[in-house]
Amino acid sequence: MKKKFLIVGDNHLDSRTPKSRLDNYMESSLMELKETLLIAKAAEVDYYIMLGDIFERIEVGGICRNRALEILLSDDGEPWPFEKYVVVGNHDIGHNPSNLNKSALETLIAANALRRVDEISDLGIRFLHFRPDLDDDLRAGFLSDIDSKILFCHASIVDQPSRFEHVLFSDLVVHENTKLIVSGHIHHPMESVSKTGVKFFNPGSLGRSKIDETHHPRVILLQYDYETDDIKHKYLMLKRALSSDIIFDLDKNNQRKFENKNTELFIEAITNVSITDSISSDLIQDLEVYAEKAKVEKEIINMAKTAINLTKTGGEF
Ligand SMILES: [Mn+2]
Repeated sequence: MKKKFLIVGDNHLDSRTPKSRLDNYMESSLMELKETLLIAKAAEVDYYIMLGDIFERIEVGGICRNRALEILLSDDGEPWPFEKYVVVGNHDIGHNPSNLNKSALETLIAANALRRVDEISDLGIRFLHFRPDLDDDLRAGFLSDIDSKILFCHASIVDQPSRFEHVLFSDLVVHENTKLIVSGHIHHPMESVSKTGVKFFNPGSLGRSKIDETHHPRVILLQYDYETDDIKHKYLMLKRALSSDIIFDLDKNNQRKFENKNTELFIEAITNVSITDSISSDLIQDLEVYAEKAKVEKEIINMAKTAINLTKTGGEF
């Protein structure tokens, strides 16, 4: 038996357009959602899996919620020819599982547009929905007791260490039956294979609010062979997703990056200068020595001196 899955990462649908975006975020995001379903239909998948954070917030407003519902329910009146499952994400429920019953996501579930279950036992699938202690449990070896072949999660699993809170894929202890882990939550695409052959994927987010020229929305088409545990996969780029130069003001962002770089260089230049050999007790005198060594312009030194004097005199020139 072989089963085909179309796997979709964090959508973050919202009626509000993030500050970083120049387009109509809701229209773009709904267009992308529709495309993922059309891909699933054309690829004749058995299961359509959403990895969580369908919505940016618990309640995104009626228009966004109802449009998402309409798109997920049918292809212009004709039911989608595959089953659709969802992993609950932290944004869907404001980080609190008890909020599910008042969320926009619950509307999709209640209307049978999406199914939210903990497992599909005959397919060896487990869904690990977001909960505040999930990452801790993963680190503590919680997966070693879960004997499912496939785990769909919304957790901070990463392929390499990052400065944000994370669970390193190579540190996970999993049950010997487990062959595949696919997670949403972290927004950049990742792919890895463990020493024991367990595969890990994150397709990356569909939703884009952070300016990133390199991130183009994609989905994973995956086939699982239940006789051999062989996994075949392919990334499919969304053709309807608008390019980054249309949705973001890249010129403005590059200008900001350039300005930040100049500030960094300036700070580096002045902090790399050693003045320990010439410290006096006079602040103005030290500043002049320090600034001269750092080749700071006269005009800037004078401004700094004025500011120091202003402070010393309590605000009066
Ligand atoms: Mn997310």
